[in-house]
Amino acid sequence: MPIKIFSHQADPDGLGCIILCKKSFDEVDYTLCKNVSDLDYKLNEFINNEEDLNYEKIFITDLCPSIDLLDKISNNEKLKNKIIIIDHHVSNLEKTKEKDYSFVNINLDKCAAKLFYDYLKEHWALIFPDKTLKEFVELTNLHDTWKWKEVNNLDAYHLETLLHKLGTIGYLNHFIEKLDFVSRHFKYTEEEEKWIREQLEEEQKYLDNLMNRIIYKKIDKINYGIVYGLYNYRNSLSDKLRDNKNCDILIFMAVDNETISFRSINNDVEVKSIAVEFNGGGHDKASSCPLNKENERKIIKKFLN
Ligand SMILES: [Mn+2]
Repeated sequence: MPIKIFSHQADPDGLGCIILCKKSFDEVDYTLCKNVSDLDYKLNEFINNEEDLNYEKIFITDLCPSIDLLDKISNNEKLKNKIIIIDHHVSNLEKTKEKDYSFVNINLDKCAAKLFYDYLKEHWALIFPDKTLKEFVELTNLHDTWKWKEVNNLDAYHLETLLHKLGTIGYLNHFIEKLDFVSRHFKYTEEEEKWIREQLEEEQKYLDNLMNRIIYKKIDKINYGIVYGLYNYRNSLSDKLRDNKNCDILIFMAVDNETISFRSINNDVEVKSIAVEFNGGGHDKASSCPLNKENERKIIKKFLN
């Protein structure tokens, strides 16, 4: 029987989980989800249509459904035994910690792809010691936990550059094929290096333009920078803003992904609570919420008035 996976589509971590799943099982169907509300909608449809009957196991990675849906799963013996949730977002740990869901695994130490890799190794014995895949997961972890900066690992950073260049489906297909060489070290090919250079050049131009469009606002000693831009640029813009004294928190409004991203830039300010205020969540230094009419109106009122 095939395997189903719902994963976060936004970054190398969520996509890395799908790649691992495809590498581990013969038949895998995946569904990409933008955010928690997108996951809730798609998972609910899936359950209501009894599509779960077609699958042996259902993984949900790098995301966690809302409490209502978790309760619905928890009250259904069959679903409860079939679904496994693997996530690492602190806001999801907080929302589930009062409950005792046996199918929810949230661990803050590693990215979802690394947690999923360890899970598959432990429970399914499917991923054998494969050097390339293991190193790919390690790079994904460095990227997703922002540790690549401390150790200055640009290979990890360039997973995201390649994602921007290839697009979501292109990234999935490319790495599913590339990671077939079991005993080699993970290394970018000349073609990949070329894609990275081209993408970086293009991003540089767009970022220079974005920098000029940021609107700054100081509220209670915290400097906010607000800008509308393409979702792919939320992280590279926050990198570029570091050491810019005008900005402690970046509020990045991405209409193309219907997401508002919050990034802590300077002064160690946390941004999770802002996202929670707007029905979102995430990590202390990087969080997000849906960009809908209501949130947009509130953000404009609070930060652009
Ligand atoms: Mn992640």
